[in-house]
Amino acid sequence: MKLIIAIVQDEDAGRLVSELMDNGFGVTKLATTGGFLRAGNTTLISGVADEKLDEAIAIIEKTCRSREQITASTTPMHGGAGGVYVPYPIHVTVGGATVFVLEVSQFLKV
Ligand code: 2BA
Repeated sequence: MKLIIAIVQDEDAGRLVSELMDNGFGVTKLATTGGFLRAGNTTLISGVADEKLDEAIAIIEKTCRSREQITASTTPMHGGAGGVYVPYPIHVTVGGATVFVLEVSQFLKV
């Protein structure tokens, strides 16, 4: 068995949970925050049988889009003692999904 940890954008999370559930996967949804953008995202965890892993990954790939987001740089535009901190926008492409697959040593429901 494998444990999938998928970090996705909030905009894709609801549809992804539905798609996974409709295809027989168990899933848990966690509200999380990305370290770089300091913005909300969603982490899904799902325990899947080894032979179903590719199917689950395919659903994640199909459902999650990449999107551009804008954040403010905190880097000074002019260095030195009189450095001026003028935030300027930087564009980052977020997603589709960041996926970790872990081996499960035990799966218990007690
Ligand atoms: P954030 O950390 O908020 O990152 C959002 C996006 O900002 C990233 O999208 C990436 O395009 C960009 N980014 C992140 N760190 C950067 C840096 N040091 N310099 C320049 N740009 C940077 P994704 O790569 O699609 O990541 C989406 C979210 O997935 C991340 O949100 C984070 O919550 C999670 N994530 C990504 N890589 C991870 C990792 N190795 N471990 C744990 N979580 C990760």
